[in-house]
This record gives sequence, C-alpha cells and structure tokens, in this order.
Amino acid sequence: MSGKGSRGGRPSSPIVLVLNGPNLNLLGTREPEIYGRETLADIESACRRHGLAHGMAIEFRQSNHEGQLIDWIHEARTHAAGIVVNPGGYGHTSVAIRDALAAVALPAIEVHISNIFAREPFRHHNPISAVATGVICGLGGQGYILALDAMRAIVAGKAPTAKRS
Ligand code: CA2
Repeated sequence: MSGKGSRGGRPSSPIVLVLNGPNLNLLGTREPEIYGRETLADIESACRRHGLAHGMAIEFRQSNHEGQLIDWIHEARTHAAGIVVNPGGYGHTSVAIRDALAAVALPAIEVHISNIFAREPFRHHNPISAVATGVICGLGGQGYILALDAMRAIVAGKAPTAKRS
C-alpha cells in the first residue's frame, strides 16, 4: 500500500485522521447502556494499535467546536489519505462539516457508536452521510476499527470510493 505522509507507523504509512465531535470526550462517564463503558482514550489506544498493526498512521482528535473540526478537515487535505469521523451531534445538524468533507474530497467514513436509527427521530437525519464514502453505526468502539479496515482497503484501491452528491 502506498500513501501520503509518514507520521508514525511505518515509513510512508498512509495517515488516517480520526476525528471526534462534541461530547465524545465524556464517553464512558454516563449512559453506558447507549454508549458502552469504553472511554475515548480506550478507543484512541485501540485505533493506534490497529493502525500500527496494519500500516496506518493515526491522527486522533476530538473537539467540541464545529470550526475546529472544520479546520482539521481542511488541514487533512494536505497530508491525510482519509478521514474517519464521528461527528457526534453535529452529524445531525452540520451543513458546514458536510461541506468541508465534500470540499476536501478525501475518502471519509462516518462512525456512530450507538445505532442512531434505533433512537430519537432527530438522530435519523444525517447530512454528513450523503458525502461519506460509508457509514457505520451501532457497533460501539468496534465501529472505529471496522472503519479503519475499510479505509485501508479504500486507500489500497480495493474498495469503492464513490461519494454521493
Ligand atoms: O453514537 C454516536 O457515536 C453519536 O455520534 C454520539 C453523540 C450523539 O449526539 C449522536 O447522536 C450519536 C453524542 C456523544 C455524547 O456522548 C456522551 C457519552 C457519555 C456521556 C455524555 C455524552
């Protein structure tokens, strides 16, 4: 597999930005029946281990601020091979994050820890999904690992990358 950049991992490992939106810093502290008991630090460690084992350099970030998330998406264009994004609640509202992902034109996989379609109706509306290469939800922290596996295949040219809209 070839890729852009060489931060961490093996030389020339593709860089995958793993982006987390608002309130995900609180994972593991409340609502374990919805989000499980894993903290965001646990998910970060699992992603880093998986990246090392499979030749991906992981940049793992979290912010509660929409503009910061957008700035990181823009920056990714210069060095990352793809983006795994759990936009948190912004997944249901943010046209701006949707536009940023569309603008950078990197493969992007949207992850939600909970099954948003089995929850309140306002969580069924997901503008970001329309520009994502794929969407994973309801599989807990494991969803991030599955997204990294999918991203590895996409970057290696072994999976479809067509984005809608
Ligand atoms: O299931 C997901 O990953 C979500 O993106 C999580 C968001 C939620 O707004 C989305 O609908 C689905 C919320 C993350 C907040 O997580 C907390 C966890 C524990 C305590 C407080 C917040």
